[in-house]
Amino acid sequence: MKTTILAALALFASTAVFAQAPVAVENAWARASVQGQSGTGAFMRITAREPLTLVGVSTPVARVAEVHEMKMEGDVMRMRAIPGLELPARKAVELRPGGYHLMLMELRAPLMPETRIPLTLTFRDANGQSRSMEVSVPVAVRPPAGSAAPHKH
Ligand SMILES: [Cu+2]
Repeated sequence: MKTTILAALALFASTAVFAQAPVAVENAWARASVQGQSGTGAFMRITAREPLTLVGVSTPVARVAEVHEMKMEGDVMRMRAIPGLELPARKAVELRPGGYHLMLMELRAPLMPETRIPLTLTFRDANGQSRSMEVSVPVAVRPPAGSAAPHKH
């Protein structure tokens, strides 16, 4: 019945709006790892729909996952965990090699190219509420076309 289909579509549409993702994620990828390698990085471009702070990441493929930044300390580039990454509304924030990234440590198994891993991103909004979103991230040896180039020094 036509009316039934329309009703179903309307219901689906309202559910989709209600469940709208807090951010848009583009060009996500995780760097492949080899046997014996304990950690790797995941990268993406995140655009929040409203001001949010990325406060955490988790994934079943790693025992530890953190939001990291790279920073020059004197002459040495170091990375460290940060408690949160500010995501201004409608402004793309790049996580890329040499910059902010998601650090996956104590990997349970090597990340194989041509597979995908689930990452759960946790955000805090302006009211202090947490929101999570799962993204499926392709594993690759090098950045996909269209993603930001690594920072060169
Ligand atoms: Cu790192």
